[in-house]
Amino acid sequence: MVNKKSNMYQNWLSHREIKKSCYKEYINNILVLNHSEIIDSAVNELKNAFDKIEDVKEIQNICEDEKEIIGDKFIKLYIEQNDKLINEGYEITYSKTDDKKECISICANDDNGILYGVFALLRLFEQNYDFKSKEIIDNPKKNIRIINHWDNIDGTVERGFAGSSVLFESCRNKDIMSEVMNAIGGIAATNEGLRKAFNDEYTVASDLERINDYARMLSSIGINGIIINNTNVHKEETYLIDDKISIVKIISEIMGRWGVKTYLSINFASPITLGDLQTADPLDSDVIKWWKKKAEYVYSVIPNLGGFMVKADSEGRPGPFTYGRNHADGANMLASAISPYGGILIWRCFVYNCRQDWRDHTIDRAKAAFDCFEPLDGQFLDNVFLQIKNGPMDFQVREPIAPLLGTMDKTNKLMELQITQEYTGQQKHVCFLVPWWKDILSTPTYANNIDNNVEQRINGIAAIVNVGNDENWTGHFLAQANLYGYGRLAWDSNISSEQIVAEWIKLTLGNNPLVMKNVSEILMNSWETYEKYTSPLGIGWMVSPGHHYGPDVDGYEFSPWGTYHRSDNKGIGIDRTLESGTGYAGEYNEPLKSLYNNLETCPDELLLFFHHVSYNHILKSGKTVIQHIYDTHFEGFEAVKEFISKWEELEGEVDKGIYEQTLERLKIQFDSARDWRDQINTYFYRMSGIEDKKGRRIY
Ligand code: GCV
Repeated sequence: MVNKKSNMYQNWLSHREIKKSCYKEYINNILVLNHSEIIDSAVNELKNAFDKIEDVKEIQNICEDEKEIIGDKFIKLYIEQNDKLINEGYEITYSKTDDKKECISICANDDNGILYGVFALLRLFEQNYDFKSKEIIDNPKKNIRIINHWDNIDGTVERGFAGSSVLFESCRNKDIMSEVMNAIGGIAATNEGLRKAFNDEYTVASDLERINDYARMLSSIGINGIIINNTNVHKEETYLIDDKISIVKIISEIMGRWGVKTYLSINFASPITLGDLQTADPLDSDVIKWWKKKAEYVYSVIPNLGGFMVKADSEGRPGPFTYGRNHADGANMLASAISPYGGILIWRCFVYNCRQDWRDHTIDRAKAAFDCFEPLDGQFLDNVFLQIKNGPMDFQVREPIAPLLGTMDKTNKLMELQITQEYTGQQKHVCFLVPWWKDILSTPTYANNIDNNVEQRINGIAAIVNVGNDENWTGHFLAQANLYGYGRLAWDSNISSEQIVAEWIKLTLGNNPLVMKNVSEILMNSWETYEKYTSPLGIGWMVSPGHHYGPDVDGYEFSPWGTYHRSDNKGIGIDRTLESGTGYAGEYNEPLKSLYNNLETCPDELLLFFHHVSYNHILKSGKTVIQHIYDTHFEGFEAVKEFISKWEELEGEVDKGIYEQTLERLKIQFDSARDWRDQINTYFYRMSGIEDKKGRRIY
């Protein structure tokens, strides 16, 4: 069990700045006009904050009547139908009562609104916000704001880089689980054999207090849904809708207190896996009955379950294709089963052929999701939400937006991001992803010939989380900022990256100017830096196969996964144009289609995603492709050196444990960035035979 008192466990909810806040006296008196489990959680959070004000010795006064207020400052929480607010929104106002008492009130239409209002209030207290100048009205821009766990019930986490699961554990092996997960970086979770070796009795993680702390963290940034298990549902997890449902119930009760709805990933072939039927054909009447009965059972145990998620016909998962049915047939059958209970069905669009022939240049993985789903627009039921990865491939450091986001007007869409750093340094490298996500959200789609961006096109947002059982939650302490930032953006994508960084540092590491400056510089430059020393100009991959950490330029080049760079001695890049390539560029609306299709207009950062060019091709920056590759790789590595110097200036300014652990990770990043620099530069130098204009050392 982790040490909850340690500084390493701390996060943006430690309320460390509250004692310095000019508003701290308000926390002495809380007037609560409505009651519910969720509002009790909000009040508890105010208690947590009060406990951090060491110089206040009194007992916090929580009352239901204004007459019981002691002193002249108080916080008031109340529910009232307020036209300026939508569900889950809140209003914070400063006022004076008739008897001159100062009041900061939080008003909302519902319980979650009160909870989010309290978290916002504390965040603002800790930043000494000026409440007197104007009221705050804050409504979420999206009403589905979900976290996905790729956790298996044996405690392993697929693509998890922060130890074992915070939600599940295997009784016998729990002690070694964390160690193994850290040593092999999430790959155990993808290997059936290794998982079997750990299997025994599965339970909910024994540290329920930690699950509660985690739920608080999610709620504090506005997350209102959690898919608790891996989208790859193996045999054991199939039982979560059967005799292992008590595990789900325990987690959902804890999450529910914090306004977070629990969802389950389910196995499309459950009727077969659980031994009841010989088919999972979505149009078979026995299958339809089976799911209806199953939904009735699941909702009788967990009435507030958010719904189900399905990954079908992808990477070995079963799905409707087996029965000659399409994805609307599959999704609708399940959606009908859960609709009487208000459940939603999240259906993933990550469908592609992972057994393709690398020799065949006409097959293009990037086209797969669009080809499968776009023709089905209008056929999905109202409670179906398609979950679409931000790009057409798989969470690379740079990709164009998924073309599906600019189409399917008659279908509900969620966009899926990846907080866990599978392809962006695995929480060994610092890589703050918020600037990248903002870029994605603000990309225009031109759907229906108007200038609408991704953010306006989606009904909600989901992301694969980076949290595990490591004491500091995210493996790399600075990776906490990605989780914090995801929640803040899911609530309101207009918040700037700079503001998110400033909030996170202040709330987590304290308001020390040097810490604020240096950590902010590191975080703000980290995504660009990572891109510089890894795969260039949007080409992606070049990672070691399987675990996806570190460089291996040809690792996937002759594989069946559809992830190639197609370099030879003359050039590099994938031709996805309409004229001579796979035609993928044609899946975008105009003017994006022409922008990407045309070599002259395609943005540099995506050039190799769309075009195969010679090494001497001149970029818009004025450099040749090969010189760009050399320059960015040298620069990226130098930037990591800078990160280390900036961090070293913070010795004695941040907690010792955090300082040392982060420094250790930065040094790992340094070694890895050097490997990336030298392997990429050397590979392309040997391939092209073109010298670096600056004569730097290439091997
Ligand atoms: C959970 C990638 C990852 C897989 C992941 C898959 C998905 O392929 O490498 O680990 O599976 O995406 O999103 O389903």
